[in-house]
Amino acid sequence: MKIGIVCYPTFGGSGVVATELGMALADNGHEVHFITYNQPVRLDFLSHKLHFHRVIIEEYPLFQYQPYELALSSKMVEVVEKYQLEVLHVHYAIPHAYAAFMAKQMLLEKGIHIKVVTTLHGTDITLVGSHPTYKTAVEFSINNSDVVTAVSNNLKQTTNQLFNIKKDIKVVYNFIDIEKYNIAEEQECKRDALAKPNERILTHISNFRPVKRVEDVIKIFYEVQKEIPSKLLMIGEGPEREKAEVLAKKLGIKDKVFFLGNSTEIAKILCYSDVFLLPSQTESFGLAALEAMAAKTAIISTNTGGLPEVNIHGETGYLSNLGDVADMAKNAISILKDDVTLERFKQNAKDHTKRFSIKNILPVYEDIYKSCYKNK
Ligand code: GMT
Repeated sequence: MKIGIVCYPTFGGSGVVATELGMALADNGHEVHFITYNQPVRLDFLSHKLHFHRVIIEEYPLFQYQPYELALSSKMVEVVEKYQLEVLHVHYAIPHAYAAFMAKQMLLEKGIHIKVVTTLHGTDITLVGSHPTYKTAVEFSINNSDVVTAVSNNLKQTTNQLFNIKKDIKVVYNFIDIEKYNIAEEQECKRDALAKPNERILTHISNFRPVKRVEDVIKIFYEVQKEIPSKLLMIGEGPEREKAEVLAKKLGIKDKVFFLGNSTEIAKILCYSDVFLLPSQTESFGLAALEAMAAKTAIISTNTGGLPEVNIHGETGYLSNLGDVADMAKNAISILKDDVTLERFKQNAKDHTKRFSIKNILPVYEDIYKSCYKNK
């Protein structure tokens, strides 16, 4: 098949999922065309099966806001026509589903029929999309996509609660290429560089936006390190990073907390990790937690959004109420306190990722694309 993928090319989960999906589809023989404003960060090679088309935004001083949707939909039309694409798979409703609808209409004028698959990722629904500023356009774009998928049951439910959705949303879980994490564990893991043999390593990865509650991460670690010799790795960049650094300093633990910035080598970093902290206000899925689990890391998270579908309470880690730092710290300590318990949680976490293996999820997306063909 010839598939166009539209996504945010950044470190955010939706861009990561879109990129990993595109690369896996290309590996499976499909021709994949990424259409976005930068080469996606995880797209580390291009080939005759894997193309990247940059959406170029002309800066014009008249505009306070440059019209990205116009440039994007024009690019979609150009690429679909030139490469005879059959499906456009857009990740994150805003503004991708809206731009895809426009592209579809423009192509129809030329006698070209393209199908649009929209995958909802979370903040496009929960935090941004349902705001009155965008709601009408988001609802319209969802209802006018040919197929709509959501990355968890919780996100499907939330979408149906917040919008008047007229079509059935299919749940297709996020996925992971487990092999990548096995290789990193076997070949690259140099744990000694970061911690002494008796120390545990806790990790947090995010875009450091307010929804991630990174100060809670520091507060949880503060309690943990009082009882368990440990280090905390903070990976990512974003607006709340400075607050977290200031808090670590204020609590006198800055020598135990390493802010490592953004990384494209997540599997290599996670192989050091014993416990992953994700105290988010909400997560439609929590891809970062799944990646940590694939690297054999237990999860301490909130019980919000789709997290209970990924992190199984008492098995792969623990779930706590939003903001209950004391409970999250207590749970982390109970996992880290002895080697046998820690190994059990870590192994459970690793085993649980099998149900999210790319081997299971890729055929689901392929069937969705095929169903579009049938209905042409
Ligand atoms: O979490 C973010 O702020 C980034 C955001 C995105 O769209 O890139 O992540 C969302 O999509 C991910 C991939 O499906 C999910 O794993 C994240 O849980 C979801 N984030 C939220 O719902 C806050």
